[in-house]
Amino acid sequence: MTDFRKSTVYQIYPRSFYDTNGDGFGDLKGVTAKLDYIKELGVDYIWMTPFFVSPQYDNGYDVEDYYNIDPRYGTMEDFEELSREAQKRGIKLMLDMVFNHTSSNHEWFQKALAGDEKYKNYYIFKKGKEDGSAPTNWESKFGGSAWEYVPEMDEYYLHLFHVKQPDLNWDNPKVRKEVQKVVRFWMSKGVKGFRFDVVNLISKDKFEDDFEGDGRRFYTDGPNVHQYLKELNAESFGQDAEIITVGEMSSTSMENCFEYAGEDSHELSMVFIFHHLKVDFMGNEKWVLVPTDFQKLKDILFSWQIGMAKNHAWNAVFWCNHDQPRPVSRFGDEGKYWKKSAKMLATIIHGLRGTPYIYQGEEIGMTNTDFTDISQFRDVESLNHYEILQQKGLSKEDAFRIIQIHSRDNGRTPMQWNGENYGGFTKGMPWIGVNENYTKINAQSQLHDETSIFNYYKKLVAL
Ligand code: TEU
Ligand code: CA
Repeated sequence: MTDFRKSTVYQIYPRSFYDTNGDGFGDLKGVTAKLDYIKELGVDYIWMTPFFVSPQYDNGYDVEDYYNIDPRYGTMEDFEELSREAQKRGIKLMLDMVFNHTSSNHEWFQKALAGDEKYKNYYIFKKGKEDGSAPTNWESKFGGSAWEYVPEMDEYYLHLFHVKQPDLNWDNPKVRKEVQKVVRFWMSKGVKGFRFDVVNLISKDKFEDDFEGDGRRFYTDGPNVHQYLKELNAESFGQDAEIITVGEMSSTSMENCFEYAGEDSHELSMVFIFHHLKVDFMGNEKWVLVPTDFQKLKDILFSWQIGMAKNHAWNAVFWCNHDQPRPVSRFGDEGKYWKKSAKMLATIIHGLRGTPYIYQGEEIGMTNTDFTDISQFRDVESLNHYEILQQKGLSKEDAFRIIQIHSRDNGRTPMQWNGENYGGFTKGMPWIGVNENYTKINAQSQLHDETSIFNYYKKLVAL
């Protein structure tokens, strides 16, 4: 059995990793082509963000078909080749399961909209208030109301994220069976790891107005979440001792994580928590410019280390992912102390008790975007908040500055492989701009340099 406590995971955002067919979009063949590079780093798993059929409103986190590969990324044969080639190198695959919501293109939702009662109950449809307004005042994390009105049905449906990401109704046992079936399908394909997207939001509590916040307290760490996770474990991945799992826990509490990731809770192997990545927010408010509170950062890291250890629960430890700015820009110094601060930050994460995750490009010290215009940004959350900030009265310049600092696109610019055009990411036109510093910061220039950030990460992974 793999001891996930001694493993390291490398996270790949396939769309920005490596493009093998010149369409400017990374693909599964691109991951296969770079397996030797990943092996060189010495990691045990690669976690790939979703590449299932999706209209891409939220870059694949809006799943239309859980059982098939989106043509932009390739075919099921490409996936099976990747799986074989990874296995040859002793690398296991971790897939990203988005079960809090589907795409509105999913056939289940399409049937619900067509009036099929069975599938209506796969989602959360509610009548509006007496005055016709939304059932509650909850806000979507991407801005605006968390409810969308469907005139034909005279009802609203819930979407905690994009309007085209309707929330699934986990209180419906048929929904729970469907997601268990999806996990078993990918287990049959040899997958040995699963990441569950915002999985602590799946159990909604009371549908009431929130006069203290944005509604998250009514659906975060809800009443049945532990029961549903124990059931998912028992009905799928818990049947294979080799499989490791990690839950993305949005705005969760430490007490809940003692159970989510408790060594004998039979829920998940470990959790991602984000409290340490909000020390440059104002509370939960992300779209502000405030100084980074480094004392708070240290306090959070220490308290979670001590708390989780005392309660025999396991952390995933990480600085970044596809939703976060680049750590060397955010917490380090991308100028004078670029190399030193990147290594300092790596030492912190790899020195913590937990399973370390390395996000593509972090191992070579990639930095935030060098974008100078909003038209270069792609992330729906960033583009929505650019408008919202201006509606709140900020100037274009002030709104843009906030987007530059906090946008998820900071972690989504293409992997910088070498000093060639577009950093060697594509022979075509990349879907998002490559940072102009690719001539200075790229994998090829670091592989054989003993003092490089890459070789420092390699030593940490071996340790
Ligand atoms: O992220 C959850 C989530 O809320 C993050 O987007 C982040 O906390 C937010 O941007 C903070 O403002 C997961 C996926 O990682 C993310 O890419 C998806 O957009 C989201 O869920 C919906 O599936
Ligand atoms: Ca491609």
